[in-house]
Amino acid sequence: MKLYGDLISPFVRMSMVTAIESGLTSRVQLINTAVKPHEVNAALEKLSPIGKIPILETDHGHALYDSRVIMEYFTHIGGSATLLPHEGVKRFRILTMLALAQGLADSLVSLRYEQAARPENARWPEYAERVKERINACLDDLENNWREDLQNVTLGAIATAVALGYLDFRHDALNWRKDRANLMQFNDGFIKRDSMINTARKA
Ligand SMILES: N[C@@H](CCC(=O)N[C@@H](CS)C(=O)NCC(=O)O)C(=O)O
Repeated sequence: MKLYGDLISPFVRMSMVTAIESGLTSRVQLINTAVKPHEVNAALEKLSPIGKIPILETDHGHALYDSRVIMEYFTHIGGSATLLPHEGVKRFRILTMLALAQGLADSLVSLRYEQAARPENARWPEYAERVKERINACLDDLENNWREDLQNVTLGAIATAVALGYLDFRHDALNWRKDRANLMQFNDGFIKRDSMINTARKA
């Protein structure tokens, strides 16, 4: 299978971490594909009209996207019953945590585009402030309401750990650790997993 993307992207990294946690490392080849929010990548758009990374090309030649679908697919073919439990209540709780962490990652990427890609004369400070509020609301929710769930290695925990990694990489100034002891403890443990180490940016 071919995973199109760049591990700098939190969505690509969470897909790759899921592949590793599903025991699929040797079956997934990362095809380094860079994207810019203001440029068309024609090769990518042949696979998905959305034109965002990640996209997975399966062994049967089907294009799967977005990251949530790819993560579910890896869990499905890897046969893990713990990354995404089958039982209804647990399953939808984990899917909600996944949506929360992916919503956080969406805001982090938006803020990055706002601060680094948008020309200075076209910036919109009120929008950036609103995105920061949303980021802090997601972090507070993860801190206060998901502590128990974060004890298990699930798709929700993977997405949370990757979002925190992206915060460290791109948004140090947001100081996410302040008053968030639970998330810090979770992060300190999770980043020691091989799946996180093997997908980390090389210094
Ligand atoms: N909902 C998508 C979001 C993916 C996404 O935002 N990818 C970014 C990179 S981190 C991208 O491809 N940006 C290019 C663009 O916005 O044109 C997913 O979960 O895969």
